[in-house]
Amino acid sequence: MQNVRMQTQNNSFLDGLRTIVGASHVLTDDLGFYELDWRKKYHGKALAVVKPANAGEISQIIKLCAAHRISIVPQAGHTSLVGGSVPNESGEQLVLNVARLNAIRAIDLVNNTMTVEAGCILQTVQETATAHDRLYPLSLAAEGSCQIGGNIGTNAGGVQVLRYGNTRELIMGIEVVLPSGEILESLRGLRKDNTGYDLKQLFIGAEGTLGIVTAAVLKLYPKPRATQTVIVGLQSPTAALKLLNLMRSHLAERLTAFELISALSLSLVLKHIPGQRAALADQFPWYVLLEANDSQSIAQLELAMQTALEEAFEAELIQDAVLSKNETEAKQFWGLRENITEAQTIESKNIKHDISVPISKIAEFIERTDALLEAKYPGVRIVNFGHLGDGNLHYNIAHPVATHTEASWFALYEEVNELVHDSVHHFGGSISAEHGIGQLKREQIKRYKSDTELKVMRAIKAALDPLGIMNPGKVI
Ligand code: 2HG
Ligand code: ZN
Repeated sequence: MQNVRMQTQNNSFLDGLRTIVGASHVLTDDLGFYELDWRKKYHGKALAVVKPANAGEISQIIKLCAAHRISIVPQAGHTSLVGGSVPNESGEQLVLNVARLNAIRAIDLVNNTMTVEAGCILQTVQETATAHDRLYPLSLAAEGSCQIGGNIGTNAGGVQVLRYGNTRELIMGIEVVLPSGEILESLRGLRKDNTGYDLKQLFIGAEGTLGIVTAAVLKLYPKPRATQTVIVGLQSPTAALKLLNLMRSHLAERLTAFELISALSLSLVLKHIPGQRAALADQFPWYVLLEANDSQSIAQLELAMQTALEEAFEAELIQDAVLSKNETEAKQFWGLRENITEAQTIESKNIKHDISVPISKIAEFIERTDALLEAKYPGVRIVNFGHLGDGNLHYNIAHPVATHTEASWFALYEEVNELVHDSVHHFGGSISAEHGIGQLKREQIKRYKSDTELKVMRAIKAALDPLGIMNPGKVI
């Protein structure tokens, strides 16, 4: 009897959805793609997937959901690394996919802004900016499929944060549908606006728990005239930190990326990703991929880069360096960095960490945490790489082959997590630098955030989403 009643209720809910968006945009079969997260760690079950066309439709959907007490899982490009955009296993949550909101609404070349909808693919936005002789600097490995709505929801970072900041720094306005169904529209693109609380910041990084972002005003930069990409070989994270300082003193804000790659990380890319080849002839314990750009000529940039590298050689900070000769070669260099995630997935499952500590503490963090892990799990394989210039490491850990299988290693997931995150905490760091909390770290943040921080977060959530229908089970 209970089941029959639920079925009838669900049918009337689905009929309501079809009336709002049209029957072809309500999916109830073959939902596998929408239910499985990118890492294939979380396999949920959705009641349905709805694909609205605009904020007005989303507003109506949310009101319908509130009336039926059905919760909503917002989904954009579906590349979350923390299970933020997949439903739970109840079969009762609605996935709201924003892919159809994919218009570029406006470009203002004097204000240097682009107004885009949440379903725009990041790469399309980058290319549109380029076509207008501008730069939208957000850049990350998933850029060919991730969407702006997800970038905003997770406050995505990536490989140019050093120069241009996280997504948060690139958003000048936002349109968001609240859990009440009201549309909060603030797309004015103002560079100065001190009229009280900066509401857009609440929704950036909220992972869809406070509302559904439907559009945003993005900040554009002048398109650089010259870019140089370099890979260097060096002995230690300490040397890499000294190199970062030296590079900054020569290049200042022209330094856009400073990525650390361990020998093991690089070897996995060379082993598993077809078409990749080493940039340097010799092998080193560590590598740095760095990039700089200039709005003036390449000659000026080359001169500054040469001088900096010579000084680094003389100070014995680096042992080898190769500069990209052209864009194709620069892309090859980036391939060595951006394929690490893919390569390590092929090699074996990893216990992943996306951590940050103050930049000055990175080398100490690596030394201490490596030693703790090695002492407890001899032969452990640490796939360590990341955005050194931002103090952000992807400190991913694969099982010691002599003593563990993938399965027995994953049985230790929480224990290994705790060891690493306690070490992060010891250095005053964060257990999620740029991937978000999602489901993966929801329980763990309770250990590292203060009671007051959690209380304020819960108060905000309760104020905006009293029914708890917006992406429940994520973040808090
Ligand atoms: C990257 O920097 C991404 O490549 C993914 O943030 C990191 O796989 C990871 O842990
Ligand atoms: Zn990253």
